[in-house]
Amino acid sequence: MSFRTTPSVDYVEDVSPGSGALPPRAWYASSDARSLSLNGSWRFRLSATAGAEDDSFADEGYDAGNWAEVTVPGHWVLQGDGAFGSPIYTNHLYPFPVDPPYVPTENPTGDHLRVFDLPSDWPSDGGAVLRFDGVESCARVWLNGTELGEFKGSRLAHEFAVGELLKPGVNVLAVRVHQWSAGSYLEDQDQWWLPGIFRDVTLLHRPAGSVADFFVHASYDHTTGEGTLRVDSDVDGRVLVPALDIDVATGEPVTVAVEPWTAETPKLYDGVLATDGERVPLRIGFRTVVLEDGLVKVNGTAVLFKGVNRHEWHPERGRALDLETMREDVLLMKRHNLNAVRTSHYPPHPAFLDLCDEYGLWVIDECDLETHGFTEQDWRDNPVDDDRWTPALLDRAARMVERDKNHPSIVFWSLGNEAGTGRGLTAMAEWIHGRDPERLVHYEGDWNCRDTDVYSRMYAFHDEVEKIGQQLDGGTHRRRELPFIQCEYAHAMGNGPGGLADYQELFEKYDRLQGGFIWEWIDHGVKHAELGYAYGGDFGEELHDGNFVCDGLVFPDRTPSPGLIEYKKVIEPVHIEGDGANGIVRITNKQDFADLSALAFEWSCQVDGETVESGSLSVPALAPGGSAEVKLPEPPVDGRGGERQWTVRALLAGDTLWAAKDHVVAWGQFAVGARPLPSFPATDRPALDDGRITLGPARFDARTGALLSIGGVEVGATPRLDVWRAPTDNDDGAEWQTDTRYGVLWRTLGLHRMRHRLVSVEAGDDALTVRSRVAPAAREVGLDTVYRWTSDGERLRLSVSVTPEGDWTVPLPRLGVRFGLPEADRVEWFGGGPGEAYPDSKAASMIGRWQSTVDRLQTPYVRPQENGARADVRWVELGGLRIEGDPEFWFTARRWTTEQLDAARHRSDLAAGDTVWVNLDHGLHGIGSQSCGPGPLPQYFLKAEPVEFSFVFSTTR
Ligand code: IPT
Repeated sequence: MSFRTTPSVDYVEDVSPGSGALPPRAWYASSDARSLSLNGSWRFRLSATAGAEDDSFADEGYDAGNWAEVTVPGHWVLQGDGAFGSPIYTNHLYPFPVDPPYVPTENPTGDHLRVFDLPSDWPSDGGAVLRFDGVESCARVWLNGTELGEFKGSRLAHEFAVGELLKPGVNVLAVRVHQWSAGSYLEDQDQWWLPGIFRDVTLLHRPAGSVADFFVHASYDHTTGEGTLRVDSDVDGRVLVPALDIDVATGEPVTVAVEPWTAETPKLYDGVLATDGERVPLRIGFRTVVLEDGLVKVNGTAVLFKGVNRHEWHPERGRALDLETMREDVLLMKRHNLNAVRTSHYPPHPAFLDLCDEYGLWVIDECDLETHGFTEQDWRDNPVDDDRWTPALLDRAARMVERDKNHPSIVFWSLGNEAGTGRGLTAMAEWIHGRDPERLVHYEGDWNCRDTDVYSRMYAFHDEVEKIGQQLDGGTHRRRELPFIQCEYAHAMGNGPGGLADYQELFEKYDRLQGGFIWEWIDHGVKHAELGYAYGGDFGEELHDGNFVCDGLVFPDRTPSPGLIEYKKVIEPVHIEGDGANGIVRITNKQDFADLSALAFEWSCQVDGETVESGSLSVPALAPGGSAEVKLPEPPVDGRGGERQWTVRALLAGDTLWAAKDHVVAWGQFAVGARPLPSFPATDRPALDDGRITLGPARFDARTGALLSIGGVEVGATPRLDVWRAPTDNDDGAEWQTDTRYGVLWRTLGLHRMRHRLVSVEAGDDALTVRSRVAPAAREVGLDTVYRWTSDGERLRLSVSVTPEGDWTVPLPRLGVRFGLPEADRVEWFGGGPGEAYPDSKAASMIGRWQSTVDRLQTPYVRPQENGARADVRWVELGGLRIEGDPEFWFTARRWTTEQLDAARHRSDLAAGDTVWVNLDHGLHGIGSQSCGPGPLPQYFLKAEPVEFSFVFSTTR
């Protein structure tokens, strides 16, 4: 005899998409049909396993009075102060045994209960639908004690017909959510695992004769300037577009002159789909997407994608985003010149796509599919190549396409991410091509492009991208005919990415290269009381991938990181270059569709970084691709022989939806003449007195040659050669990288523990010379270093010459001097700013006069690492000193040592000490993006070779 002791939870491990839900359809907000949001506080009970509790909680009259509460939309692991478990971060490893479709018995299960009053004026005619916009990862639903069904597909909408079950007055909605299910095998995206009802829950009235599903087809013929509109609808009705005088029946095409929709000119026409039972607002954008001549063209023109991968993220609410946060993303993207977004790696909240239509962003809408963890077993048993899973894959494809098909911003449907190859993917592509031939299909995982309309790659190195641009990459016949995009490149983890400008140059040079999407938009740091922002491992996960989850262009709080500022500059829609000596500026419109009429131009002239004259520059409204030379006025004469330069800016001529008039979209700078270098005769002679050497304003320790003070300014630690930086994520590189990872080699060599051997201190006629050898323990390599101090009585010059000894097979992290000041706060400099820059990430560094404080010079990377350098510094003033460079130098100052920065795991590990540590660098090694891509290009290497550089010190007090 056998009997069952636990309720059946077989559906959890069933590969099918679920049962009971309505077929997918377009997502829209009706103008007149009623709806009721069921967001808010829900009763909540957490169980350790899927079958721990029976279904009686779904029964009417169940008393959940002693249950906890959670907010819906939300993830339970981010609520309850740890009482409901915690998030888990893995990149591609499944946090459970790979035993498809089974999941562990330990399967956190959240029972959610919502008792709601049906409003007394809720219409009694027609039906009603209950919509879930997102539940991770598997839900079973009951209304008033009756089971509606169960579903998987976390970031997709699921609807149930509930008209028959709704009651006047009190209704009880019960939802059981399992963290793990067969669906989890399809949702192995690189992000936190976050169970819960994390998007809206809504009850929708469906009046008799209301719209069910509809499909807006709005194309644009660039040869005639006409658009053709046809709205197919399950329920017949009329389509009205007042601005175009359109009033046609559904299913009827109509052709009229229109302004097309593009991401640069997102013209939307308001319309209405009216059926007997309902009016649905339409926002129609006319555009035609085709693959033609091996290029992705919209409205007849090839598009250059300047994109980013966007995960949905909020540091406190996880993937439960409100409209304002979504809008903030879009505004930030538009203000930083981005024109495209890949919704990595799942369809976003539908409201985000409305914003993309409205503000103008090209979208790759990606299906909620990733099976990356199967790579660990060479893709054996991969669900996308197993027919049993195909219905689930098709369900996901349909739920994406049907939900989102009416958005003009979407140009590509993406099958998913990192799921290998297989028959299931082909089935998805075939279905999508059939259902929506008016868009293209994207998928990166198949380099033969059997199912796709674009050759897409991730993290391809510059040299390979160039080969692809030149059509020298070979590949299948199909692939050779396709355009190329990088759906992910330039890994924005920590400091970086470096090498962006070099990629952009290639994208602009070769037609076949249609741009790319930076990985990724936002750091997924979780707000944490002690740590600031938590990353993988901070919740005690047994498997995790550390701070690989913090690799965005914006910090978790959406503050732009230097990477975003750099990207903005690199992808500016207008190119401004000049011949400063001859006062000529060349302006090029790099947009694909818009002319320059929305922009105003202004010039200014700086002497030693301070603007002395400015005015407006008249530039013709160049067509896309057009270019013109414009003459600048005569540069002002500067009697003191200062450094003169031009700055030309392109600004918004008027307010737009996304930024106000005068917002700067592009700029260029060019010198009128060369910078005069600081020089003076060495007239002073070192004088020895009582163990001290005096030279001009400076005092030294006669035995060690250490600088003690300059004028009244005490120097806490003398300037010494420094080659170490706290390795960035990109220096360290990903473990699986096959290229040399210099961050690792640096540490092996011992560059973080260099020793200084004092060779001699010589007081000569016109200089104090200190010789030393700087080298790591156990190695034969070293750097012979000579510090030569001279003075004219007022100023003090330090010339450093460095000669490498031995066989240096690695570049240096940095090369310069580090010294300590007991006091410094305010900083002013003339050089690159306002933000940090590194050799291969300094396009956005603008030469000027900048002010800051030591604290504000720091860039708050979630995992602390080298940061905050300012490029091309002519002079800097801080702590009572003025330091001039010959030549220009890199400047960094912080309240902790490089060693402390290197040891810190979180920002909270960094505490200000009583010294401000200043680095004056002659050189820095490039940054690259080896945390998931190429290291710095060779031209950004800091080679160990003989050099000499100088600084001139004086006091400001
Ligand atoms: C690539 C993934 O597609 C993306 O989700 C993310 O994990 C990114 O890498 C790294 O942050 S896969 C890559 C390891 C080849």
